[in-house]
Amino acid sequence: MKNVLIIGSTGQIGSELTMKLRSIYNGNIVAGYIPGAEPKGELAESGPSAIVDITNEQQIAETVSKYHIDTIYNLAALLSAVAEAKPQLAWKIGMGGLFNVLEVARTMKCAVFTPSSIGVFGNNTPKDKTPQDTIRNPRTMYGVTKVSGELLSDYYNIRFGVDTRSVRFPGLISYVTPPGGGTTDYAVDIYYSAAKGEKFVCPIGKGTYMDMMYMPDALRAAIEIMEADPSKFVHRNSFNIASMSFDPEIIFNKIKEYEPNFEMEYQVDPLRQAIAESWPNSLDDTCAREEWGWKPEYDLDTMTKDMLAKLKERFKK
Ligand code: VAH
Repeated sequence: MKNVLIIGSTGQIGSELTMKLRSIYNGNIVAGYIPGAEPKGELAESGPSAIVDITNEQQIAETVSKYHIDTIYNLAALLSAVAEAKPQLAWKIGMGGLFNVLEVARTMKCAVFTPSSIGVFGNNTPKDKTPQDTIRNPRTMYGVTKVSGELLSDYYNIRFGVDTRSVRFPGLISYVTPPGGGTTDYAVDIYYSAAKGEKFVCPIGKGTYMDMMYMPDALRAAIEIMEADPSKFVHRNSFNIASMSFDPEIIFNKIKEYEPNFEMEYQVDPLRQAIAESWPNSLDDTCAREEWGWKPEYDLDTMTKDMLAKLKERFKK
């Protein structure tokens, strides 16, 4: 029996991951949330939920005890652009919260998944096919919390034997839950504009490449790494994973293959553009493939077909 607590279950990946976990495990799959961000609809009706503020260690411990949790997915974080507007809160949630989760995991014997990001890399990191082990020198608070999170999670594994695992997510693209204040959000918003027959105003400049991933692949990665045999691990926090890399022109032209009348113009947002330029163009994910069998299933074409079909169904007049 697998009992899982998802902290931050109503965010972009949290809500979809909770539903996916409930579809494959028959234990307690608990949707942790904070007041004001309650689970709704199927997420609320399909399983247990609990108020779990990641800055409150006691609340985490009580929920772990009540539901006999063996695995914690720690998805509470402020994404890159929002974190630049609220850096102190981003640290409090990203690092204060992670410390609470790791302390509960240490004392109550839970495994912990905390997502990292391509945001751990900065301008002096090799940009193309960024290696697994290389310079992590970000200049965003988001990146600082992710690098610090990787180091703290590895420390808890080495020092206390806590089973901590993590992947460096690229930009995640989904039709289910809108994104929440990230630099890669344009790659989601562009599909919404295309599906609605509207012109897209792109905040990221032509020629700005970033690694991206379709949400079904990201969910599978988050689950498969936690089910993997750790005896083969050389790394833990955190694995590069990759599936596709593109700039706004490439995704625009792919969408135009299916929506010939689609139009786009650029209105570059300096903050998100600067963050995007500091991130890699593409990642080398050889270690994840070798140590736990990671392999993406979607590419830009299959993702575009699925995104447009699902969103046009939702918006059809
Ligand atoms: C962001 N979508 O843009 C998130 C993610 C790699 C990007 O971390 O902040």
